[in-house]
Amino acid sequence: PFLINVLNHETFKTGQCYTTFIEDTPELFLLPESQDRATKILEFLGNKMVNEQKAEEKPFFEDRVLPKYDKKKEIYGARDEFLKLGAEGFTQKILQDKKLYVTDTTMRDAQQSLMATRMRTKDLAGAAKAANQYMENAFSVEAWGGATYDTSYRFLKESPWVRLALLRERMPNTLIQMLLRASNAVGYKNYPDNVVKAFIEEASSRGVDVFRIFDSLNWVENMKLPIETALKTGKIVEGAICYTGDILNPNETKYTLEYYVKKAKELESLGCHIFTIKDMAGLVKPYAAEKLISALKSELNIPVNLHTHDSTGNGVSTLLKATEAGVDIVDCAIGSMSSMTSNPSMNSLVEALYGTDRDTGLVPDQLTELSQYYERLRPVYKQFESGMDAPNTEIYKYEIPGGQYSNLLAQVKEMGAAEDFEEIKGLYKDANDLLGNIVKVTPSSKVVGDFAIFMFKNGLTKENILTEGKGLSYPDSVVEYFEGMIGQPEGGFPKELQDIVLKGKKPITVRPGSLLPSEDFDQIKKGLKEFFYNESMEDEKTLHRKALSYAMYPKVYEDYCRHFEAYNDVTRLESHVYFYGLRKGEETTLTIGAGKDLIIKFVDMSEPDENGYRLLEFEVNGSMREVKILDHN
Ligand code: 3PY
Ligand code: ZN
Repeated sequence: PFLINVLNHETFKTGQCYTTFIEDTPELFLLPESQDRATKILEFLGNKMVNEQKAEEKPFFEDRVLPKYDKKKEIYGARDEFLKLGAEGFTQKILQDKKLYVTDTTMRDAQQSLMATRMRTKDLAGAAKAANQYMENAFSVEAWGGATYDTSYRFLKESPWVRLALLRERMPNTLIQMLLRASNAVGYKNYPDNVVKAFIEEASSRGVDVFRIFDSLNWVENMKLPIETALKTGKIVEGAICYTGDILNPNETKYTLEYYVKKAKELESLGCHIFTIKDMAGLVKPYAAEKLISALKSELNIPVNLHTHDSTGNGVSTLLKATEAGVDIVDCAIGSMSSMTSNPSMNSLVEALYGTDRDTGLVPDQLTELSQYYERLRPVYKQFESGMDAPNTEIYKYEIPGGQYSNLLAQVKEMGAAEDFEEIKGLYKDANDLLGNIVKVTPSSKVVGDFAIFMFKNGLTKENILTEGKGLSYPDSVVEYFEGMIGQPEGGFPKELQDIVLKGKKPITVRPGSLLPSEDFDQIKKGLKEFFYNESMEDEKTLHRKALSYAMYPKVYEDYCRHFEAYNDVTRLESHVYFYGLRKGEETTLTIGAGKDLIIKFVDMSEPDENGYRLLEFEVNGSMREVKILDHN
């Protein structure tokens, strides 16, 4: 409710932003006076405890135990090899090597798919030094991009750029990989070309070594600019094509083996160093993997990577068949963070290949050490999990990506329609058919999900939509899809439905980025300095990163800035304290600087006074401290 969009503020838009603008604009005065850090943290905790009332239901959590590793051991990892041989040299070496290379997805896709991308930097960084050592024989660690950028700011109140810097520092021998949604960068819509370019360049210079680039409709046209930009950084570029349908289905006419081979060759010809099959819903069945990988291996001169999920329970089998067929790299997650909506288990795969000619070179006991670290942490994030307790082969029918399955269920529950979930899953399939049988991955999967729910709410079916659906106003995502604003689907748009949805508006057929006006970064920087000034903005590079975040997520980024002004840095709190606050009598240690610890104990809170304020009593390093918090309940 407090949000004001700075750059859209009428006065700011007129360009007459004079220095008394802040004084003259009372809605900006929503922040407390500058206070010392301890008070800010106490207010953050107090607000959590008073207004979110999470502490009352807080379970007991075990303390974090950092994974052990040999601090003296010299590591020579994939990144060292890459720095020596360059992107092409190293990826061509992978082609020659016998061992199966793995990408560890735990820090990005696994936590995104299992726990709605809520894992905090503190917990990821806790594993990083050990991962750097134990992934010495791996290809890469996927740790950035996808949904992590948005969720860092939105839910965790932390900067994804700081996360990248910390991981970079702690994993000096490991290739850090990110997932880039082509022209959607790390967002949900196409951004102007200058935003996509600037983002890739900055990500590269801040530590990303491998860019995996996909388009949500497999529209290669939309992937060219990001691929070209990423290639210019000198880093490793993976072109990815999303897997849909089933190549073994005799009735499949669109997403056939030939379709994938053709797309793969297009990406190879654009200069990609690696080709990836990105199977976000876990649809590649084991024998389909064998056929697909065999064909790709015989057609391509670059390494082939397989990315899949384990929602159907066939994940490890699929990776093994792909391995037999000669796949070069596969994605998997550390045991305790694997399976179900996540990627297949690395621990299982490594054991399965132990002693064979495709042995990964990874050491089972070391993976167990990492697995135990995450296992102890996972209960803290339980509240964000999807509740999928067993593999589900229905996924083959509905083609719902792992991450979306839980979101859709949550959305349906929120609508009070939990008992209609079966029907809605059926509508998801019908919606996909009506949209033209499209690839379903962020953001095209959202179009299908929104459309299915819209059909449910309006009593629409595949049979009646062309008559009953006339005159209705469709969800934004569906309108944008038919406008061509996320790109062109394979086989084109179904014309009749497109006309109904667009109501006479003309769709585009070119790349959206070629029409979007360039973002004015100078204007954004000026606005940020004006309204959210802090010293870090004196550094041009830091300011540039902030401007990039604002360009992609203006509202989310403003909220984050406000949160930072109100509470300062909350990233050093233990995760269970960040999410739940403290129980009465509970104590936590917060390190706020080199050798500077605050021991914070929550003592008690009063009933609200006549104005609704509660007084909260804490002990900080033994001294009593009180904060007053408005109870919004
Ligand atoms: C993302 O875009 O975040 C994905 O993980 C797609 O699978
Ligand atoms: Zn995935």
